[in-house]
Order: sequence, then C-alpha cells, then structure tokens
Amino acid sequence: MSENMISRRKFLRTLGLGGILLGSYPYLSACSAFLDRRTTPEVVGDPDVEVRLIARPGTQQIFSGTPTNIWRFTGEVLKGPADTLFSIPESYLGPIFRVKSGAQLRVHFENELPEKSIVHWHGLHVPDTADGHPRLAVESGESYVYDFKVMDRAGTYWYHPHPHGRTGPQVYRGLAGLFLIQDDQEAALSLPSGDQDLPMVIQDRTFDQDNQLIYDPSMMGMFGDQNFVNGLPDYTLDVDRRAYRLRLMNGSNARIYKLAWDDGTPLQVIGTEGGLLEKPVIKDYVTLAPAQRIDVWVDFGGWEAGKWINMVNLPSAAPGGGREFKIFSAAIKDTPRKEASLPETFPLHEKLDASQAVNANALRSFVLSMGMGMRWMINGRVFDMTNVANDEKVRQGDIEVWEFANRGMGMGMGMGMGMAQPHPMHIHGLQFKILERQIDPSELDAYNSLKNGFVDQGWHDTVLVMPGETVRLLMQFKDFSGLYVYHCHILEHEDMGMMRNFQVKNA
Ligand SMILES: [Cu+2]
Repeated sequence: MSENMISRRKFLRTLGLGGILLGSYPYLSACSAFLDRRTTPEVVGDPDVEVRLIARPGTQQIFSGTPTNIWRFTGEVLKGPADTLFSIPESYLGPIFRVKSGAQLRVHFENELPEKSIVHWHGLHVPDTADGHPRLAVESGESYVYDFKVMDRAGTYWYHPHPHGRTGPQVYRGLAGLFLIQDDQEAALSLPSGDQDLPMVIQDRTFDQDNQLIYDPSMMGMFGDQNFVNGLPDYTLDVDRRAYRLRLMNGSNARIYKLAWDDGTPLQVIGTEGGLLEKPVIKDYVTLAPAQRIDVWVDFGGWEAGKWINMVNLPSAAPGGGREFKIFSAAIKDTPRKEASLPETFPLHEKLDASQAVNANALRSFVLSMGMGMRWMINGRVFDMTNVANDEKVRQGDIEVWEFANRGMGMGMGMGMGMAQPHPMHIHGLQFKILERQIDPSELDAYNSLKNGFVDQGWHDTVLVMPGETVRLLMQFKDFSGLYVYHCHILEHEDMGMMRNFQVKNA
C-alpha cells in the first residue's frame, strides 16, 4: 500500500459528518467587505446562517505528477454554527452544507470563474429569485445574494451551477457540493450519524496523459472512463462492524448507475431525493440516474472482520452501461460487532392526494424527443430564456399530475440507434410523487435491465424516463409564484436546450 493511500484512508475516517472542519471561519461578517452587485429583490431580516460561497479556478493533486486544473466552490461561514460547512479533504468537490430545517439562510455567491455562472439549490423549495434560474446568471467578477428559508424535510440535497449552455462543463470541472438538511424528527430516529453517516458522491471523469480533464461529450452526454467517489479515485472506506447510512448521490453528467454489493447482499433503501421513505425498501440493486440520491442503511457487522466488500456498477442497457466496474470498497475492520436494527417505519411522511389534482381529467403532458436539427426537445420546443408556453403555466397552490412521455424519434427505434435515450427529468423548486409508469412493449429490453432498481416510493425531484416510457407524477406548487425550469438532468441534453420554463401564477 502506498503512502498516499494510507494518508487518504486516514483522511476518510474523518469524513463522517461529525468530523473535522476545514475552510470554515465563523463570525467574519464584519470583515467581509466585498461588493454585491446584484441581490435578490426581497432581502429579508437577519439570517440565522450566512455563508460566503466562491466559485473559482484552482488545482488539485488527484494523481501523482502534474496537478489537475479544476474549478471549485470554496466557502466560509460568516454567521451561524461553524460546522455549517464541511470540506472533504483532498477533494475537488465544494463544501458540504449542513443546515437545520427552518433556518433562514443567506448565501453570498461570488463568481470568480472566467465566465458567467449561477448556483442552483437542487431539490430545495425556494423563491424563484433564489432558485438559480439561468436568467439570473452573473458575469465573471459579479456576485449574487440568496436569501431563503430552508423549508424542506431532512434529506440529501445538493447544489451546482446552472448557467444556460455551460452547466455540463462547469459541473464536470468540479463545481458541485452536497446540501444536507437535518430536522428534529429525523434526529429522533437514532439512524446512524456522525462517523457512520457518509456522503457518497459518485462521478465519472476522463483525463489526458498530463492528468488534465477531457470534456468531449457526444449526443448522449459526457461519459468519463474513470470512477470517483467524493472527488477521489480508488475510494475505500474503513468501516466498523456496525450500521452505517450511505447517502449515494449521482453527480455524473450523463451516466446512469446500476449499483449493487458484489456478493449479492441486498440493499436496504431508507431514503430518496426528498428524505426518508415511509418504510425501508429492499433491492437487489438500485438504479441511480444523474442528480438522483438514494440513502442506504447497511450493517457492516454482517460481514466478517478483515473482509472487503465492493459496491459495483452492474452492466445494463443504459448508455455506456456495458461493463461492470467498482464504485468503492469497504474494508471491514476487526472491531467488536455492534448490534443494530433498522426501524420498520419512519414517521411523519407527508402525503399528497392524487384525487385532489386539478387536472386529473386533462393531464399536462410533455413529450421528450429528438427533433429537427438533432436537438433534444420537450413538446417540440427548446429552451428560451424567459418564454413560457400556455401549457407551461400553473397556479400557485394547485395539485397537478404531470406526464413525461419519452418517444425518441418514434416507437421502436431502440437505444442502439442513439435517437432514443433515457432522460432523467428534474423539476425545480419542489418534490413530487411518482404515480405510475407505462412502457411500450418494443422498448422492454432496455427497461427490464434497470427497472428493478427504481425506487419509486417517497419524494423525488428527478425521475428517470426510459425510452418508450411514460411516467406520471403528482406535485403541488406551494408558497411561491414565479419562473422556474424543468429539464433533463443529462447536463449535455440540458445545455443543448432540453429545458423549459414553467410559470407559477398567483392564484
Ligand atoms: Cu436527456
């Protein structure tokens, strides 16, 4: 084992959420004398938590030899708990936010990139001025101030840039981070916490011989040939023989993962994008599309001391999914087994009633297709910065059913043609329920290679829509009016225009 490997594994032990703090300098608001050239229109009173978040070019020693040029978020806590931000050692990823539900948050975003950018809080229910819509992107050298109350349930959310046409390359260079919300209900459940609560951000990257990132996407998106977890290659966890919570997050631009333990041990899923499920769900494997999160509860005491267990990506019919490869390893330490039991149910799961949908008899349907000029489209349209079509206007407070129908270039073209692709569809500003899926029989093969890994229970902000598939979702447009986007989260599809506005109008 190399010295580098030893130090990395030592660092990983401090990666638990109760771990050390880097890059946090509390109570510096008095000396934060930078200029906010743009602010949200409705600046509220004193925030509970105030953070400075900078996006800028940098380097990272990822491999031996030449450091890799990256772009990264760095942060500092100006007000509130010093452990609001946690930076993963040696990682290119941005700091992990840890915020309590109900907190009033202010983030000063400073763009020190050589191009325009803006930050989107993925999965969070925030005013449209705080959502990071591409129209709000600020130029190099400018700032943007976010003021919002953290209203969502405890869960695994994240943040990343959202400037139109440049989201793919900016995320690929390293701009992304987790945003963890905690609340008293979840804390009362005694789930694994501290060093047993581990973020696992899965990404793929390709490098040239001089250790520099290669960004060369196809119509299918950008696929890297090397696997990363939390910004590190060859990821290994040293685990005690006790229960852990793994927050699996797909931070890749385009790759869809089919994740399993390599000895066939089933996965116990406890949460999705919008927090805990009503009760755990057992899966032989889980399907994780870009932007999706799945929380897994695992008792490493079930394996013998000294054993290594790998999480692997299983082959599937997803683009680039032809081979099996390792995601990360867990090395079981020789420690006494600590008995652990998973709760049978999780309380306080908010319900949404489909019978209350205002459009139950006239569904709002969005067809996903490859259109004229080889462009990915939604209902035959591509992104237009502020334009909203009539079928993209909803009323604040309404409960609606939305339907995404993935038609490719028509039925039966198959993924081999490249014209029919899976599209993970993300709706900004809310969490939805998945009501039902229908699949065209001519597209069953690809569907069947992934379907048993779908976790359709619980709350979601991103849903995978396979070729030939129609998915129906249930959602409510609560609290805020304004302009939001919905789009494919294969970032290259989004950058090519597979994104549209929807407008929430005052009731
Ligand atoms: Cu897509």
